[in-house]
Amino acid sequence: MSSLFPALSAGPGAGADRPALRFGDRALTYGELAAVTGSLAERIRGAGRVAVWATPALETAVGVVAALEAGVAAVPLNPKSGEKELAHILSDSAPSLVLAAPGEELPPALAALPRIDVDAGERAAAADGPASRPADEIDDEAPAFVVYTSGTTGPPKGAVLPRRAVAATLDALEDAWQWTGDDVLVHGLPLFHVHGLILGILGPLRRGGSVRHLGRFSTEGVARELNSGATMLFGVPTMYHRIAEVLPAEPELAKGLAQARLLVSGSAALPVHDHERIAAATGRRVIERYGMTETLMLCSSRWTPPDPRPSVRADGEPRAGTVGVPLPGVELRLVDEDGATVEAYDGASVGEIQVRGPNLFTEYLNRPDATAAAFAEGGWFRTGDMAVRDPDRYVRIVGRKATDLIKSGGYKIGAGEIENALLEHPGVREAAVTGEPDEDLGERIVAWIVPAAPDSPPSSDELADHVARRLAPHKRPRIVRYLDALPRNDMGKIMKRALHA
Ligand code: MCA
Ligand code: AMP
Repeated sequence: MSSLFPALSAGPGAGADRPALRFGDRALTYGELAAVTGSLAERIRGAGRVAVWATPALETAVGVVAALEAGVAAVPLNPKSGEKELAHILSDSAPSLVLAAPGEELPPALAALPRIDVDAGERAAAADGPASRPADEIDDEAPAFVVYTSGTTGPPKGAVLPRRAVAATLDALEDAWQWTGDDVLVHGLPLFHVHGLILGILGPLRRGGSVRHLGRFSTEGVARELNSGATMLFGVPTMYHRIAEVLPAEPELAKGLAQARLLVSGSAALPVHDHERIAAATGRRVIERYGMTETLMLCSSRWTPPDPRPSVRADGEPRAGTVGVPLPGVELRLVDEDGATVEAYDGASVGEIQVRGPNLFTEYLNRPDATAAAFAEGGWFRTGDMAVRDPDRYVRIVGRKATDLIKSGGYKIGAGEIENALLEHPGVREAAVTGEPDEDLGERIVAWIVPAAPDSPPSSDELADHVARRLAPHKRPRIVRYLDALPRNDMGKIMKRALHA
């Protein structure tokens, strides 16, 4: 395949001084990015898989682009990963080296790996340095990424994403959103997941446009960038919720959102209330798109220029409560509990979303069992999401098959991995984990604990710290409830639904 980033291989002169990346006051043009990624790509070519210590910094973007230009698969690591999670990811993905920003302190688990400090060069890099070599010789099916994603039980699985899937999904979004090289994206998403990294960094670079990363999400940062040239905003619903909350008091934010070309929400359902509050305060409707680590992007509303006449509904307008229509190239079907395909577009007949298309992953690394279980006959990937379809093809997600998957702040979290971590605490005899509705996070993690010593149970802070240290801070329980015993059925299985009764 040709390079994933045509603008990088265009060579000196051809738009080399256009802005590519900006993180705070550090920025790279296309010429500079080509120079720094070109020399790093030379150093890591043939390295197998490389881990990337994915801080929200310029070096992460440079490291990942260099890996892609070298045809080497990148394994983005959450820099807040706890010991147990990090050890699992490293032993499972077996990277040959780790890329990190200079001066960044790495945990002991990474000490055994050769480290390359990523030189982001900044403005000092020679704009007419070696252009990044187009990756003509690299197979479309070669892995671009291994991204770790939680299942209901056990440790996270590494979804192997081929280069073809990255290209297919970004090009489908180009079509749906009329995304061009003139767009300037702003976001503050983490860079170790598909949303922030593949859509939020690689998306603009594939179009030859630019991205301004906030380092950390803030409504002030969003307002500042949208009022100074940014045209698009990406975020998870928690971020849009926080925007909706402060809009009445932040006129600059309302002004920025009102003039943005595109506001996009994804990773979890955007509550209708937040959607409506933003629309009322800014006159802009947030576009929802739906995807998964394993499938990249599946559905979105299509962007059309806003129609100044309020009575005229533009074709494909974003509609609260739906995730739009399947993207170009994505085949989508609904399958009911009996395994029959749901043919109706009636807004009522529910089925599991199953998908096919060039945007799909190839496998879970080292997990042929899980890979086989994830696909139905005919190569249809089972998403586990339940949906209905409206008469005009809009997909409406109504639930999830597995109750043991929690979406909190846009992060997917498996109840099983948290239960296992809690059970490793000496003060815990039994543990069950559930998600319950949360205005800000969508769902919050609740731990139900039977303490080993009922008179001196571990405190909720202690248990939260324990999970944060073992797994990751976003996986920590926000609430701990203590019980004498967990409700179980005759087979001894924990009845989680009874916990919330
Ligand atoms: C608090 N903290 C702790 C503890 N308590 N650290 C260690 N131990 C503790 N006990 C720290 C946290 O690390 C964090 O540090 C700070 O306190 C606040 O934590 P928290 O409350 O968890 O964060 P938040 O501010 O509420 O985060 C909200 C958020 C975040 C910014 C919306 O949830 C987020 O970035 N979500 C994005 C998820 C995402 O990108 N998902 C994409 C995957 P510090 O302040 O230093 O950070 S889904 C995907 O990719 C698919 C394909 C798709 O469709 O998009
Ligand atoms: P992840 O595995 O972290 O990539 O999360 C993928 C899951 O996030 C999907 O299976 C959905 O359950 C959920 N998701 C992503 N986008 C949306 C959306 N716009 N609306 C509802 N759920 C979503």
